[in-house]
Amino acid sequence: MRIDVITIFPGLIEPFRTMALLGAACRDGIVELVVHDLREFTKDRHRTVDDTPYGGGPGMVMRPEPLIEAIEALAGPKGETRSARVLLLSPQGRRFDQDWAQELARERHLVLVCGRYEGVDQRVIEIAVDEEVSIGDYVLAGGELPALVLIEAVTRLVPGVMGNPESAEAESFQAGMLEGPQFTRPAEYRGIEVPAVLRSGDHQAIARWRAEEARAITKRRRPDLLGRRRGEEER
Ligand code: JEB
Repeated sequence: MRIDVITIFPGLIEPFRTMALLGAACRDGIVELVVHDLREFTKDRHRTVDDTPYGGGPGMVMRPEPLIEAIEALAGPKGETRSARVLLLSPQGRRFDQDWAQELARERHLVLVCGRYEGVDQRVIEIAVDEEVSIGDYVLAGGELPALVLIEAVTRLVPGVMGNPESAEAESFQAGMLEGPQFTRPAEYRGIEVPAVLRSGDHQAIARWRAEEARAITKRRRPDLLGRRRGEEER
């Protein structure tokens, strides 16, 4: 999978190329993450990426020309023949979730567009963007952190990225549920013991205990998730 990121702050994205999971995937050639400085697509002496909003109001809006030229240079023109999927991170976007992450993990090429200021000129969306994505209902100052969230959620699902195939399987089994409590050594710490079943060596009993703990915490904290699970019968 190739992921291009268009941003005026390449320094916010760059460090993640070398970090644990993604860094290994990049070195193994499974994921290629390329960061592009939007200012490289400007033509004026001051490399201007923003301008004042028509109709007035606070702040600045991102100019359409550099953004559209950057997107088209990386993904080609919008339409049937475009093989990349161009996503704009935006508060107006459709909410990102695990189902969408799974879908994007099957793509060959993503182009992520990060805005700043008050957002981008609407013609960027009309002319060059395929979909608008929001990572949640809170206000951030730009699209870079949302892009990183999307990259991490998507790339860990790309086959070969997650080092341990067993945990990928366990996770798909648990899909759509919260996980129960986890423990590591020591067996007792400050008077709190690790549940005996986890130390019993009885793998069937452990699986049953974990399934019940997952069900209980999901019902307690996120009952909305229990109602939405697919591919499973009612309990
Ligand atoms: C993404 C962005 C801004 C109104 C408010 C703030 C570009 N879940 C999310 N919250 N905020 C963003 C987002 C996503 N995805 C987000 C891109 C931009 C916020 N801003 C600031 C613009 N309009 C500018």
